[in-house]
Amino acid sequence: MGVTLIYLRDQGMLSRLLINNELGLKGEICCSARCLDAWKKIMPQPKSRKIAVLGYRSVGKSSLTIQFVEGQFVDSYDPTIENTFTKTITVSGQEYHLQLVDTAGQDEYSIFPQSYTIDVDGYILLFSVTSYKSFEVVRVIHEKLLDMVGNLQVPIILVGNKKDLHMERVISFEEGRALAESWSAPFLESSAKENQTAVEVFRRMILEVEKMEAGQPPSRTSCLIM
Ligand SMILES: Nc1nc2c(ncn2[C@@H]2O[C@H](COP(=O)(O)OP(=O)(O)OP(=O)(O)O)[C@@H](O)[C@H]2O)c(=O)[nH]1
Ligand SMILES: [Mg+2]
Repeated sequence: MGVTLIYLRDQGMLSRLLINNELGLKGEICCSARCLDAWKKIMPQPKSRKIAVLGYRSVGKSSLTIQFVEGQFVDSYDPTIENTFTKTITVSGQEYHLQLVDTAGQDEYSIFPQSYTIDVDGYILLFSVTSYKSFEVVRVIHEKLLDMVGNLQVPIILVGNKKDLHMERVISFEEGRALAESWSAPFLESSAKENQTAVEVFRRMILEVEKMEAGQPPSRTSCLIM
């Protein structure tokens, strides 16, 4: 009750008190479900999401991720073993704490690492619009992924990267879209040189995860035990 009164006077103060409480400074505040609900309406809890970026070698998995996280384009090519990045982003008023797994390039013969399926909320399957091979490999990766997760409902988006390389393009937008449609997944094109397209890819991925979760019984609770 006291918290509700504080909120009415000062929304910022309410948030601080609740955050303190969440950190373990237990007090009398925010013990009631009513109070917590009121706070959630004002300030939705941040959500944690783990996103994996998969694709053939050199398609731009690292470049696109770094463009999104750091806002810069990496011109050099340094093959990845595996990297994890973190980034906080707000989409439609909701804050997300993202963990981004930038995976090693795979080919059609690679064994799909089981670790790529653990706790991953969504997959960005990337190919380069300048490479037939990467387009073929992304199909194989998709098959392996479905074999591995055993669940057709896994949120996936297909992305054709390097769209800035107009002269070198060999995969049309329509071909990309048709493949994505056959998976019932969204299709986007990106350039790791353009921040806006990189942001759009990850934003879209988050929205797909949300959509999928909204269609299922809630599997995780956003409720805080205080
Ligand atoms: N022009 C252009 N070049 C890109 C783009 N994305 C990546 N590159 C270049 O392509 C090369 C490979 O990019 P990476 O991001 O390292 O590719 P990767 O998929 O992470 O490669 P692996 O880690 O080996 O699997 C680098 O030289 C990048 O600068 C893009 O959108 N446009
Ligand atoms: Mg890489």
